[in-house]
Amino acid sequence: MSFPRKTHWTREVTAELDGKEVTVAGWVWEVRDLGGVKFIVIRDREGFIQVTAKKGVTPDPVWNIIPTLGKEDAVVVKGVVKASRIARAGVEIYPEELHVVAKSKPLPLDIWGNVETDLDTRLTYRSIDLKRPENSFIFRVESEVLRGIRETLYNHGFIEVFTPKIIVTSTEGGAELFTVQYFERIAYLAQSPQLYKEELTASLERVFEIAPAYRAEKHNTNYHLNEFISVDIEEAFANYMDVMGILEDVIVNVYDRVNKYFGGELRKNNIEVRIPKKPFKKITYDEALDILEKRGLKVNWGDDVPKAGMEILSEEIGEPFFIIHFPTDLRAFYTKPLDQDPKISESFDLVINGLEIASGSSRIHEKEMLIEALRKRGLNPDNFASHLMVYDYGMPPHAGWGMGLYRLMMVLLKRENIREVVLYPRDRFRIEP
Ligand code: AMO
Repeated sequence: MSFPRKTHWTREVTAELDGKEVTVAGWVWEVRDLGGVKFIVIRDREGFIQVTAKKGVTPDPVWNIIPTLGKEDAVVVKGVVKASRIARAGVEIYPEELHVVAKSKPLPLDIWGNVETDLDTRLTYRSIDLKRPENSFIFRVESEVLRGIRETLYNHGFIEVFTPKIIVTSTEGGAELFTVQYFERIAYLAQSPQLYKEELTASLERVFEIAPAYRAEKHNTNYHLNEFISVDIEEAFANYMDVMGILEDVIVNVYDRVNKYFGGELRKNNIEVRIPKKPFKKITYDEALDILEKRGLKVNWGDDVPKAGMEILSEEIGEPFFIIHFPTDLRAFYTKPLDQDPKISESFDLVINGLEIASGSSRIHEKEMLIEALRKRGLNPDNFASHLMVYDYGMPPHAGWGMGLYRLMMVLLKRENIREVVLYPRDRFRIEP
């Protein structure tokens, strides 16, 4: 099949191109037939463009094909740009060639916004569901968010790394691991790159990784999945305060970029992206418990702040904020206790709109102390031999955090269910498509 190649995204066809020849490609959104004039609205990833055919002007082969077009047929149109006061976008294309490169059957769900489809059905037909512009928009934004994250981290001297996802030791607690039959032995899917990223601070100093993490949690909530993208950093010669500063920069840059590139589209969908101000407010775990008690929610010292508590705190504070100094026993073994009060730790969570977006800490960098911390949690140091070895050879003080990309997308785009911001979500009941 021969057809001309796309020269412009629909969004790039503007009135300034008046009189120029372009080729666009996409899918038939709608056809309006007014007899002597026929309109085809074509959608591509970036938007829409109107193609206007006129009897006696448009070449016959093109004119004759238009009545056979169906919604979602894939087409390539070559034609001349015409600035127009009537067309919705102020511009239209007068077609010279129209190639139908694939026909479409009627869709199993409505992408035109006339009928709302429940999320479960949408996910079953996810690739079709993504033809709806409001849905594909999420993933255009996500890509820009990733660019913003990477840009900020590169500016801070971090380099991107990849660590294994098939592992043999647990990092965040044994109960949540998926097992993998790895030839003759049992291995696990990584819950987090935690130990590797810490080890890498002894050579590469500042590393980040953006990769899937796997958790065999049986949660069935709107903000947990069994596979999610974790944005992880680890920095040598730094503590929790330093890496909180980097997290603030990441968040502010992401909000700024999304506002800059997608502000118009967001406003159309009534989504306001308020760029948070640095430094973010920090409250201690103890202060958080006090606030919650005053608001009628009693959390016992040593327990995690429940989701309802995070929501109350967000109501009180409004902006993104950190909870710092969690009880040491509440955090993973690698978390560094405060020198002056070892019951509490140099740890933090970032909370936005009542949702935990990231968590991190200073880490223990002395071997004996780390072994002690493993033992205290009932873990066998022998199982961590290859990790502990690194601590014999100049392990620098270090700190880092892990941020859930999808949680960030939820709060950024004000979505209630994490599944909406994931292309092909994996939860306890769904591993297809
Ligand atoms: P934590 O377990 O808090 O910390 O995870 C870090 C962040 O990842 C996101 N997250 C999830 N997102 C979707 N579904 C899940 N099931 C899920 N679990 C976690 C959250 C969370 O804040 N190693 C540490 C990080 C560190 O200290 O560097 C860790 O994994 O947004």
